[in-house]
Amino acid sequence: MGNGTLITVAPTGAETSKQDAPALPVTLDELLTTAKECAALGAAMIHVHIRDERAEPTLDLGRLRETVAALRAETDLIVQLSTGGAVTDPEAARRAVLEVRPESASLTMGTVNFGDGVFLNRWDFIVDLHTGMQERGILPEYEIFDLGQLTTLRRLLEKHGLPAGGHVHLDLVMGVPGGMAGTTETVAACLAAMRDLPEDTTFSATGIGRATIPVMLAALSAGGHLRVGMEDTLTYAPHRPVDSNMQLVARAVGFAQLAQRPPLLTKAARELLGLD
Ligand code: KMH
Ligand code: ZN
Repeated sequence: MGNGTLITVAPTGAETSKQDAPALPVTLDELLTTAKECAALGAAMIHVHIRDERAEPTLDLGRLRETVAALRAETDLIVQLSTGGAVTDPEAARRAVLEVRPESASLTMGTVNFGDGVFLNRWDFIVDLHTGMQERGILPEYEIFDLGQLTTLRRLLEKHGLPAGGHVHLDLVMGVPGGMAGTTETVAACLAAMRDLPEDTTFSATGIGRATIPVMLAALSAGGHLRVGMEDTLTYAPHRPVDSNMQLVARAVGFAQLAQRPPLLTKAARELLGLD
């Protein structure tokens, strides 16, 4: 495992329409093709949002079950389901995602303005998701959209204990309009706040839009891991739309190799995260 980089691909998200980004994987077939190609490039984990037959975001449990089963059958990726969903999803539907029993699920540490919407994450709901994941042996990835959410994470762990498996892994989601900026300075501020978390805590970082590259470089320099994908980034370079999730994963792999922190294979990634 050594000094490697966990690369997570977030291929779809809940915000972008297929019309606006034709390369966005929205069917199960498209998701599986993307997953296999990203795994071959060096991704070890996939953060999954799914779409319905009209390519709209959905938390339909039947579709989620089918998706997790297919990803497990056809890839060795660590499958992480989103409990964040879309800003319009009610808490009950987001909580029900745990019934699918994915290996991992996201868990956002607080409410944040999200563009024109509000991504609502009440304390009681956070606790409910955290304890629900403890009971089911699901690895949470704590999503941090703002600095104070690291304080909320510390409070959560102090009051309700470590996640199943004992390892704390979080993702800094930087550059959301309404959340923290995606800069070296904010990464450094988060590193300082993370000193209050368990010593072996690991983190990934995600820069939205034009924050992608600064956040990736800052995270690699600080021993962090990377999440990339069309959930977060739709422009590859000025005036150049992203062609595919593979293009973003390939770039992350390249940066990780330049940093002499090559991508972790899934077995090493599972060891890092305290998964079986
Ligand atoms: N789509 C955002 C409102 C998560 O997946 O847990 C929430 C989100 C976070 O993407
Ligand atoms: Zn997400």
